[in-house]
Amino acid sequence: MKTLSILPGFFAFSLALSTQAFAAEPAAQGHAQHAGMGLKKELIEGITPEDFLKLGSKPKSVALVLAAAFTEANYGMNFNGYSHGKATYTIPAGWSVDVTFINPSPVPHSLIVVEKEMVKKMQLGEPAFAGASTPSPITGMSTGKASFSFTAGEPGDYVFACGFPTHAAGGHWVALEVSATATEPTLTLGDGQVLKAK
Ligand SMILES: [Cu+2]
Repeated sequence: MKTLSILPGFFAFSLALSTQAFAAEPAAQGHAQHAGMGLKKELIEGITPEDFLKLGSKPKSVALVLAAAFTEANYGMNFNGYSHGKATYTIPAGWSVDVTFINPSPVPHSLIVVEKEMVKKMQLGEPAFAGASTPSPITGMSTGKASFSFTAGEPGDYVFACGFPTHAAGGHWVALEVSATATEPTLTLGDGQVLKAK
């Protein structure tokens, strides 16, 4: 009967896990009602994975599009449909990065590059690279577009996160690896598909 004696412990553990998940998502409860509602869909219409990552007009530059609430995944707390780091941008160190942020939703979101360990914080700090943030990332922006540029400096593990309080902790982030060895920018999607910048 060893199995049976283990089971209650396992259930208690699962329960603790799910309670924790709910506790981390107070904002998400509101999003459950709002995801998909009041979306200005024309802001994201026609955007395909090819637009997520493109070579820029200058050498060693790349242009990215990151749209919040791109799908209803994670209550809209996603970029291009991905959350919890399930998409990874890899950018060679020293490249310049032009980012277009789009939020079709009336729920405020923002975009800021921070070091990966920051992602569990309720509130994120300063951007990891100069200029690597939409204006007022804590206040966020409802329904609109913003762009910013930065140079991918020191190699390391970073994230593109939403700076609106609690969102990053709730999974509103994708990964950014600034690589000392990569020779071209790529985007790895959750299913392992690797897109190259064209
Ligand atoms: Cu957000």
